[in-house]
Amino acid sequence: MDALPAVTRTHCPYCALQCGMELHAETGTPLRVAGWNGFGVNRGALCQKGATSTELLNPAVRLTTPLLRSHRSAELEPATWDEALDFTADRLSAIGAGHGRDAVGVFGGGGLTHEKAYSLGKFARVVLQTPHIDYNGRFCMSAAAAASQRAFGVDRGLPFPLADVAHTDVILLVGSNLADTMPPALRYFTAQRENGGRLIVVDPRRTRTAEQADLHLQPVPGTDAALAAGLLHVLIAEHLIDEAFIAARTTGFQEARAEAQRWWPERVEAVCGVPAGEVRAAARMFAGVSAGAEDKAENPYGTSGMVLTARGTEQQADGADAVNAWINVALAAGKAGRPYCGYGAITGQGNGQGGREHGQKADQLPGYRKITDPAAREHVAAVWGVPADSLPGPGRPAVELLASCGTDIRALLVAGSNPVVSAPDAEFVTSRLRALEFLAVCDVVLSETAALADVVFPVTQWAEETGTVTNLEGRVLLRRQAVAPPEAVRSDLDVLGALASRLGRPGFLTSPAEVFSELAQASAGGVADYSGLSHERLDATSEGPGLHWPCPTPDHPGTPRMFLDAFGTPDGLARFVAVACEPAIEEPCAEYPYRLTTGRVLAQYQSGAQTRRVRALNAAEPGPFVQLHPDLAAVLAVAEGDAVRVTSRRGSAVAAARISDLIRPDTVFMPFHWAGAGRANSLTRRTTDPVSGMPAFKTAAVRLEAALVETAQVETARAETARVEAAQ
Ligand SMILES: Nc1nc2c(c(=O)[nH]1)N[C@H]1C(S)=C(S)[C@@H](COP(=O)(O)OP(=O)(O)OC[C@H]3O[C@@H](n4cnc5c(=O)[nH]c(N)nc54)[C@H](O)[C@@H]3O)O[C@H]1N2
Ligand SMILES: Nc1nc2c(c(=O)[nH]1)N[C@H]1C(S)=C(S)[C@@H](COP(=O)(O)OP(=O)(O)OC[C@H]3O[C@@H](n4cnc5c(=O)[nH]c(N)nc54)[C@H](O)[C@@H]3O)O[C@H]1N2
Ligand code: SF4
Ligand SMILES: [Mo]
Repeated sequence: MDALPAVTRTHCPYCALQCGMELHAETGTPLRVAGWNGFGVNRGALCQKGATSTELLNPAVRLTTPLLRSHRSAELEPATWDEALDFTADRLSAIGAGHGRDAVGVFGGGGLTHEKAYSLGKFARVVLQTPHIDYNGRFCMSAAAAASQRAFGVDRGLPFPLADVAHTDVILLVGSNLADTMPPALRYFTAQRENGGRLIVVDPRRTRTAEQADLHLQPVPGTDAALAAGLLHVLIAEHLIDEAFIAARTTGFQEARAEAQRWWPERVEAVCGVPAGEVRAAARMFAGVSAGAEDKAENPYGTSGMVLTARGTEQQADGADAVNAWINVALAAGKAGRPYCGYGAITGQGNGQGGREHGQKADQLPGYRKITDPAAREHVAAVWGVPADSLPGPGRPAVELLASCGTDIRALLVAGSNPVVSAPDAEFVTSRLRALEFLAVCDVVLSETAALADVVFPVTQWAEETGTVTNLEGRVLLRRQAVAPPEAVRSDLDVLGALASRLGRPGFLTSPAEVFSELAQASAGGVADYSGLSHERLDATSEGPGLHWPCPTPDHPGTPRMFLDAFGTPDGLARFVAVACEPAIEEPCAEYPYRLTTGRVLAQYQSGAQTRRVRALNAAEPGPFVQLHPDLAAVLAVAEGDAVRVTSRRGSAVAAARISDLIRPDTVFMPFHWAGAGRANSLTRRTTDPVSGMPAFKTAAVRLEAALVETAQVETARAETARVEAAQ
C-alpha cells in the first residue's frame, strides 16, 4: 500500500451526519482529529463523540487478536486467524449439513460501510445460501422506510440536502432530539429561525431541541398517530388544506380525511395529553397562517414546510402508521414535492441509509430491490454469477430472527451490532444467543455480544480502512484510511472472503474498491442506483456538494433533491395512507402505572460498546439514569442520584434518579447505552410494528420504587465504566 498522508480527510465513525474530519498523523505524537472545514455538512464542527473518536484506535481499547472458545464451557482464548477461521467454517458447515442451510443466520449493522454490508448480504445468499439475514437497521429506520415507500414509492432518509432546512418557512420536527444526537445539524435549525422560519417540536420531553422551538407539543409517548390526525383534522376544519396540490400530486385523500374527522382537538387532548389549543396552534403554524410566514409566499402553493421524523415517533408498535399520519399532514398542507418542502426521516447510524439499500435486510437485494421480484433476482444473480433460483427468498425481520436463535436457527454470525444491550427484551435475547450451538462475532471491541461468542474476529474500523457510506441526505461519501490497523487485525471483507473459500466459494472480493464496483453493477437499474459511482469518482468529488443517489451514469451529477417533478410511485403521485390512529401502546395499569420511554444522551453512542471505552465520554455520562419529574420523585420519595428500581413485565433495571421538570409527570426516560443492572432494554417489549418489524422501544408500562438498598447495583454499573477507564 502507498504510504498514508500526514493529513487525511475522512468521516466520523459514529452517526449518520457523517461529519467531515481531518486526521493528523504527525510522527511522534498521537493521531489528532480536527473538523474538516471544507466539508459542507458540518463545516468543521464536531460533537464530543467525533472529537474524541481517535481513542477508539487505542490498542488498549480495541481487539487485537482473534478469540476462540474451544467448547461451550471454556473461556475465550487468543487464537490464530487460521484456527478461528477453520473452526468457524467447520461449525457452519456441520450445522448446515446436519440441519439445513437455513439453520444458519446472519445479523448485520447499519454502521458497516457499503462494502461490508453488501458483502454480508451476498455471503448469506451465495455462500451460506440462507434466507436468514437481517440487521440492527430494523431497530432504527424500518418504520420510516416502510412509510416513505408507501407514500412516495421510494425511501431516501432526507430527499433533500440538510442545508435546505435553513430556508424552510415551517418545520415540524417529530420525535428527534438532534441537539444531542447530531449536534452540528442544529445550526441549520438555528439559521432557519434566524431567517424568520418557525419550528414546531413534538417530544414528551422538553429536550435541548425542544428548547429551540416556537411551539413544543409534549404528548404521551406512543400517541403520535392520533396527534397527527388531530393536526390534519384542524387543517381540514379550518380550510387550510392545499386543494390544488392534493388534486394535482396525490391520491387517497378522501380515506385519510375520514379517519382525521374522528380526531377533533378535544379528543386528541384526551388521548395524547396535548391541550386542544396547542393542536390547533400547531396546525395553523404548519399551514403558514401564523404571523410572519404568510408574507413569504413565493409560489402558487404558499409557504414552504417540512415534516421531519426520528426515532421518537418511529420506534412504536404503530411506527409506520404514525409516520404516514405525519406525512398525511405534509401532503394535505401541500408541503411536498417542491423546493424546501417534503418529508424526511433523520437517519441514525453512520451508514444507516446505505446499510438499508444493498442487501442486509431480510427482504432485499442490492439497489433497494425486492428479493421477491423475479427481475431483481435475475439481475443480481447474473452479477453474482449464480442461477437466480439458487437465491433464497425473504428471511425474518430482526426481532423474529433473534427470537428463533437456539430453536431452528442454530448458528449466527454477527457483524456490527451489540444486541445483548440494544435489542428489545434484552434478557430474553441474551438467553436465545446463549442457546445457539455456534455464535461468531466480528467486532472492533469485546462487546457484550462478542463476550458470548464462540469465535470473535477482530476487524478494522473506520480510520484503519477505506470504505463508503451514505449519510442522512442520501449523499454517498468516501471514508479514507488514515492509519494502519494493528498487525493481527483484518477487515470484515477478509473474514468473509476467507470463510467463503473454506466453504467452497473462492474468489469472494475483498478489496473495498472492487467490492464497490460490483455493488454499483448490482444496484444498476434499482431504486438506489449507484452505478455511476466509484471510489475514484467519490475521491475526486468529496470537497464539493457530493453525489446523492440515484446516480446511474459516470457523468450523472447525482440527485440532491427528489420528487420535484413526480414522486417515486408508478403514477408519480404521492399517497395519503389512511391509517387507524388509535394508540398501540402497553397501557399503564395498577401494577405498572407509569410510562417508560427510551433514547440517547449526547456523550454515549448506542449500546456503548465504543463510547463506554472513551475516557472523556464516560466522564460526561458515567452511568445509567432514569429521568423523572419532581412530582413523581416526591411520590416515590427519591432524591437526585438515588437508586431507582424500574420494573416492567419483562424485567427490571436499577438506575440513578435524574429529577427534572422537563419530562411529563406520567412518563420516565432512560437512555439505553449501558449493560448490566442499568440496561434499559431489560424493560422494553418485543412487540413490533406489523408493517415494518420495528420494535416498540419507546413505550412500556413500568412501576418505579426507591431502591436504596440496591444503590450497590448502580455502583456496579459505574464500576464497570471505571474499569474500562483504568484499563486505558
Ligand atoms: N449521542 C448520540 N447520538 C446519536 C446516537 C447515539 O446513540 N448517541 N445514535 C444515532 C442513531 S443510530 C440514531 S437512530 C439517532 C436517533 O436520534 P433521535 O431520534 O434524536 O434520538 P432518541 O433519543 O432515540 O429519540 C428522540 C426523542 O424521541 C422522544 N420520544 C420518546 N417517545 C416519543 C413519542 O412517543 N413521540 C415523540 N414524538 N417523541 C418521543 C424522546 O424523548 C427523545 O428526545 O441518533 C444518532 N445519533
Ligand atoms: N431501548 C432502546 N433500544 C434501542 C434504541 C432506542 O432508542 N431505545 N435504538 C435502536 C437503534 S436506533 C439502533 S441503531 C440500535 C443500535 O444498537 P447496536 O446495533 O448494538 O449498535 P452499536 O452499539 O453501534 O453496535 C455496533 C457494534 O459494531 C462494532 N463495530 C463498529 N465498526 C465495525 C465494523 O466496521 N465492523 C464490525 N464487524 N463491527 C463494527 C461496534 O464496536 C459495536 O460493538 O439500538 C436500538 N436499541
Ligand atoms: S454529529 Fe455524528 S458524525 Fe458528527 S461528530 Fe458527532 S457523532 Fe460524529
Ligand atoms: Mo439508530
